[in-house]
Amino acid sequence: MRILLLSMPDSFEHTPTIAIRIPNGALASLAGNLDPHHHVAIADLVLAQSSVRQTIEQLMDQVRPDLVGLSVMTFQRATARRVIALIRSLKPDVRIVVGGYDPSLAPEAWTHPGLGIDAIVRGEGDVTFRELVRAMEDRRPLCDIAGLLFRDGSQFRQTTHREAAKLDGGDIRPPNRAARALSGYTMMGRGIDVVETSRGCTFDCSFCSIIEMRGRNFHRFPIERVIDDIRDARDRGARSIFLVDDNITLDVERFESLCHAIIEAGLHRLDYLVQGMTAPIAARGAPLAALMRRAGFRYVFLGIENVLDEDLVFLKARAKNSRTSTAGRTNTALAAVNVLRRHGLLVVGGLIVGNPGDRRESVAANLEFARRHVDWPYIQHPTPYPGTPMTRDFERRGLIVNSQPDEYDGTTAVTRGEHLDPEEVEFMRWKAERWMKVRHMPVAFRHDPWFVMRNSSRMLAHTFRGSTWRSLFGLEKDRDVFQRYRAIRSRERQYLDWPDPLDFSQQSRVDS
Ligand code: B12
Ligand code: SF4
Repeated sequence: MRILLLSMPDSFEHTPTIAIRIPNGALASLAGNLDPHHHVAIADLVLAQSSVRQTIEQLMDQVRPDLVGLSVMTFQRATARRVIALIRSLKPDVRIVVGGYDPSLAPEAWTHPGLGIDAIVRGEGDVTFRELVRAMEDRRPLCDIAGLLFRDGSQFRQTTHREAAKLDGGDIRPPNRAARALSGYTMMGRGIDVVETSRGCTFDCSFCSIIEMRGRNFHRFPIERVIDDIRDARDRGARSIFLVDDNITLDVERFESLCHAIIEAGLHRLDYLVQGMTAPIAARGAPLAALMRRAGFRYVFLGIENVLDEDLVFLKARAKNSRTSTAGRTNTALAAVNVLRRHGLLVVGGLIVGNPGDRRESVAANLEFARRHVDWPYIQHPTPYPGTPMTRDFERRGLIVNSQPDEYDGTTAVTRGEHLDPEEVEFMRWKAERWMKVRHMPVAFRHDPWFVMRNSSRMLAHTFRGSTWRSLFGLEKDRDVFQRYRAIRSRERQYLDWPDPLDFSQQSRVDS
């Protein structure tokens, strides 16, 4: 069969495409797990943000797919509907399959007959998609394939649940990067790729989709496979590698073995980015930080979530961000940040502000922590992604004030608290974060001088969009700039000039 796999063009405030265009790991993994006789092309539409329609038209013309698969996050739902409608208009008989976090956790959003989806793959997709394509090719019924919802006449039928794959037995084959039809994956001008070393997590933070997506489990790829995978990415031009594991620091001894293996394989000259919990990093301290630095780690995304204990309890993120000693329980965020930064690593600070009990002072305390202790802020608001415990809690308490999923991008405040309006929290974050980002420019310049020289004005224009000369000289209120910024961001969400087949925009805004 001829297969085209797409990820959506919608990007996130803290990873602007001028500087950061990371491949979607799912697409290459799905391509690598199909039987080799299929013709597969994969395309991350984030690489073609300003020409989404033309790019899809070209890909449809070149690939002539029998099947198109789309990987979708919740905030990309509306774009995905437009993409599907455009694809159908170009090839009415093409089969459409959707997968990823949103179709897995909110399948009801994908079964409307007006969308014309043929199948929804739930959870891990590699094996399910392989079996689905085999069955479609052989014209066999789909009901025996676990992990699926499929269209049967005017109805959708659900098959049995598929357990998460064990990763040590070779069931999940390596990704197929050669299937990429577009190029230009870069971070600050350097080629970037993603590599998985494990999947899953055994924590249960209330805001995270992972537990509902795959259950509480943790599986590891053999380290030799990971090293081969990094080598493959390097040989295809990557100079930075993002380890996209859900929680690599869950098994910190193995993470240390991986660092050693990277050094032994001579792959430590690449730059690595990784996401981790603060508690194990703080506990392992200097030896781990020094080892990470030797292995080439540059940016560490820390899931700090919040520096206040009551907020951590609400987010169910206390265990991964604290340690107990004779003096009681202490937050490990600062210890982790300090040890990493002392060893020359850069901290991306993941924080969540605007929780239901937050007052102005609690938001300000977190923003101040970010200002003083992190290199790049990655501050978000609590967002009710489908299937998370936090979403159920917010729904029960009637705290969701905006039910437009395309605004669930993490930096739009869509829930209200007991003391603060969502817009006020968003304003506080927006106002503080812009200057934190500017402060990172000299560090970025030292590492990638040409890129920063050529692009700094565009990067600043992105960070400060909404500003004018008048506002720079203090002749306009910050609130006015903020409103302009929000209007710009709202326009930016229209990535594709094609009608949404299910236009919900008129009916879905809920007043608080
Ligand atoms: C790495 C990562 C990132 C990276 C890289 C993103 C990228 N380009 O891939 C960065 C840091 C940039 C990022 C950013 C964001 N992310 Co993110 N990210 C992750 C993370 C940690 C791992 C995703 C991954 O690559 N996994 C490895 C691949 C192989 O697995 P997978 O994506 O699950 O794909 C499998 C299945 O889902 C399925 N599948 C997926 N697509 C398809 C398509 C088809 C056709 C089929 C059949 C199957 C299928 O099969 C795949 C293989 O088994 C997850 C999960 C987590 N623990 O937090 C969050 C997660 C996916 N991110 C999330 C979000 C919300 C975001 C942001 C909006 C904000 C944020 N929280 O940071 C931005 C937006 C990104 C953008 N487009 O601009 C949410 C999504 C929730 C939702 N319901 O939409 C998650 C689940 C985290 C959470 N909050 O719970 N993210
Ligand atoms: S530790 Fe990370 S991956 Fe695990 S549940 Fe919490 S946020 Fe999700």
